[in-house]
Amino acid sequence: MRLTFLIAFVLVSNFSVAQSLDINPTPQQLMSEGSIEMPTSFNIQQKNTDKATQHLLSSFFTTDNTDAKGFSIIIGDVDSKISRKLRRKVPGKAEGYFIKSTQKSITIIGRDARGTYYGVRTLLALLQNKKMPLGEILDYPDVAARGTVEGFYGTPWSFEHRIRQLDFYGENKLNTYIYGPKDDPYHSSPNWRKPYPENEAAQLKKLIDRAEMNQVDFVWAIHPGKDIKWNDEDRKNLLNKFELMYDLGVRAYAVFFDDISGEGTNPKQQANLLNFLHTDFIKKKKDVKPLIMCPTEYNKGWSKPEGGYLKTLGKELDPSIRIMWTGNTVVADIDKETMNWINTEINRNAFIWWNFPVSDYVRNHMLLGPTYGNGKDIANDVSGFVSNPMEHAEASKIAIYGVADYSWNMTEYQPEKKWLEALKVVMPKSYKSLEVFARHNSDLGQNGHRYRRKESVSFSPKATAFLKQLKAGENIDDFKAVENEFHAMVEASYILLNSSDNAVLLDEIRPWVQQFKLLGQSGLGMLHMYTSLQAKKTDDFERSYNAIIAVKEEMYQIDRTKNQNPYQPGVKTATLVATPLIDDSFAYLTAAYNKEFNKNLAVASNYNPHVLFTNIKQLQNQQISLTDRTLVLNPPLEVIQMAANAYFGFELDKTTRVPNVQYQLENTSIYKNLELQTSTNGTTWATIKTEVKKDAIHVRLNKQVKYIRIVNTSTENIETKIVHFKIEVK
Ligand code: 14T
Repeated sequence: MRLTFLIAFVLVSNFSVAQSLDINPTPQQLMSEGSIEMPTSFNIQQKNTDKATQHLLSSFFTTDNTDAKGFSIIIGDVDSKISRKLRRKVPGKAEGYFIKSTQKSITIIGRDARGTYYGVRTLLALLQNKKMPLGEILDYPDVAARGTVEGFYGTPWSFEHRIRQLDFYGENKLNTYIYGPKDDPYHSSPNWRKPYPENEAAQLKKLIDRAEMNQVDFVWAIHPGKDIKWNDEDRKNLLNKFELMYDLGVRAYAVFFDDISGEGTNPKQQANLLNFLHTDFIKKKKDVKPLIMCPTEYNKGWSKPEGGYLKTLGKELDPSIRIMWTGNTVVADIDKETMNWINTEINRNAFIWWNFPVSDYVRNHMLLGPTYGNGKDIANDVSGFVSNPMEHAEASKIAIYGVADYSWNMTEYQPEKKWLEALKVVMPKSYKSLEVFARHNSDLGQNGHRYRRKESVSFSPKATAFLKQLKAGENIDDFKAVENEFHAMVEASYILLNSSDNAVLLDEIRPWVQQFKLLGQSGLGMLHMYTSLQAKKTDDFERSYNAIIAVKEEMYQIDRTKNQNPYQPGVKTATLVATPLIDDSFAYLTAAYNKEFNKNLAVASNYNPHVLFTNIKQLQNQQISLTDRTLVLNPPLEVIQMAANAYFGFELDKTTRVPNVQYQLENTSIYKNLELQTSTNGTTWATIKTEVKKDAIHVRLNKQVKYIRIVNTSTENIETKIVHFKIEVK
């Protein structure tokens, strides 16, 4: 296969069509035999009856460019009336297709309706060339189910965004959209048993129709585990809801058992229920896809092999039912070992739920980097591969574009190449500016899941050398390059903020671009502080110093007012390389200036000197943030296990007056097992009296403390979610 690809490339490269063949995803086999002038008129003969294909054809072929005497394009499935000789060439894989283009005609034959549709998608890409390429394409997907799962916490995607997504999936041969927004009450408790209200139902129907037009399976997911009773009544409730969704046009279903505790987690009961749905619904309907389920133990880190949860599912569940898996941890990249382990447990190929570019646990970051990190050798070990995206739908397309190619043609997948292509697709005119912005906005910063992405890759060595030489008092070799990068940051931001080629995307990223522009400006100011100090021009130095303080103030304002959510409020940009470079250099230069000229400029920064104080492993990487004298523990999404004597709180940099303390934990009945304690040395502790008001605890403390914590003083294990925990520091 590789060889034919190579040969094809050599052949093709004689003609100018080679580089313009931007087909996403990359076809499996492409044999080119030159090209002809692009015909101006076509004669379309569709031999199958697929509505999506018809619709797609009519989007390009109109009365203006079709004619009975035009260039013949013959389209159909393997069982259509088409040359038997050509039909034999169609790949044997589901959704595959074959295209032959000659001087006289083009024939597209799909293995099935979807294959034909994908063939037409490829045809439309070919027709974008100046010349019409001749030759053959044999193409098919490596992974059966490819797409996204809208499964994040936070604001669900809007109707308009979902429509845009579904169109994008069609364009990129993605066939799966799993609808499971955590905040849809009719998907989960309390309302999963009830029908959607009329308006919501009408909107869903439109989405389902749009999915069909894009050959996308709209997989409707239900999340009943929080309050399900394992009895006949709830079985009927589920069946009833499935029927209602069927009437709206749903032909694929999922049942999620994630993020629950108690009765709902029983694997035997879960398997019974799913098998029941399989025999009493899926099999009876005949036109419904196999069920997909998300298990309670959906990653290796949380699995308890002793309990036999996964093995039970593997044994009991009908073999056609897909089981989802996020990998070795909640947020993880997937490799061969990951697959070997889970597939043995569950007796089938797992359906991968890849938690990227989801940002619901780092909401102040924008994740715009390439799709990379998953093994290229797992195509035959997965039954599906879906990405859980950001609540920023349009910005997520950058990563999703890569997922489309990776899951279609894994061995050929090239992360950087596809990333550049994606930027061009989402911003056809301003893509170069988007690239500058995106290459500095891809890492997540420190986070509870310890998932990180590379960022500022080519700039990073220059930044490191800059700091090293600055601090060693050496000549800075890369001064020009660093200056150039800061200029590029400012210029790209201006271009983006005033671009018109994707207003929807700009709406999502605007606060981050504003922040990025200011960061670039502060970088330029910092460089001017350096040259002024070198030239001993104190006025110039102080002017730049003051300008940076002002720019920082503006950044601080954005951080305080935009993207305010209770988890990770604010707007962070370029946090891995560019921001630390500027902050460190600024502090160093100010100190050096103070020393040389006997001045006392503040080495200002919004640096947080306090640290998290906990013995709970799950919390150890959790972010804390200091804003306006309020120190906040950014609450994780997950349930926290607090064993006896487990605690969490803060260690302040020095003993400080704390006027107020506020916290709220899910389920107020556990407050009686917890104590609020303070200390000045970390060994002797004072217990503070607390009172519950509206599920929360507010304490007027007004005490000097260095340590403050919430401790489980009972002998029992406590399961809880932190709603908020904050203290005021003077
Ligand atoms: F069900 C899953 F496979 C899954 O990954 N669930 C959620 C997902 O919706 C969320 O977007 C993602 C990233 O935060 O991780 C899972 O959410 C969590 C993660 C936790 F660590 C839910 C509870 C947790 F304890």
